[in-house]
Order: sequence, then C-alpha cells, then structure tokens
Amino acid sequence: MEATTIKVTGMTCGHCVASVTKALQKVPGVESADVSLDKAQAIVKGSADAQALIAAVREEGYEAALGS
Ligand SMILES: [Cu+2]
Repeated sequence: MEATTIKVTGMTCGHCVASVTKALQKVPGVESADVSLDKAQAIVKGSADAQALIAAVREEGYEAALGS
C-alpha cells in the first residue's frame, strides 16, 4: 500500500496527536494514519492526495509539509 510521510510541526501532547490523527482519517482515501509526537510526523497509508493531507493538518492548526 502507498504510504505518505507528512512532517507535522506544533504538536505538544497526546491531544494534538489525536486531533491530527482524526483530521487525517477524514481525508478521502486514507486507510490509516500513524501520527508520532516524538518524530513530529504522520505516516498515512492509502490513496489520499498529499496536498489534501497537508491541508487537513493545517486546518487543525498545525504546520505540515511533505516529508521524505
Ligand atoms: Cu496537544
């Protein structure tokens, strides 16, 4: 399955992780979203568009960028 890594900046606690996870899971095509506070990133599996994932994170109030 296709996996997209998104760098997420601004998360400070488990609540942030839950908010970002929930936002990513709402994006069409997302099968799973694994958000890590320590790594400041989200690994998203599925066919979702990377720009849509970034937009969803930003709407939650966090900064996002395409990771490597
Ligand atoms: Cu938080």
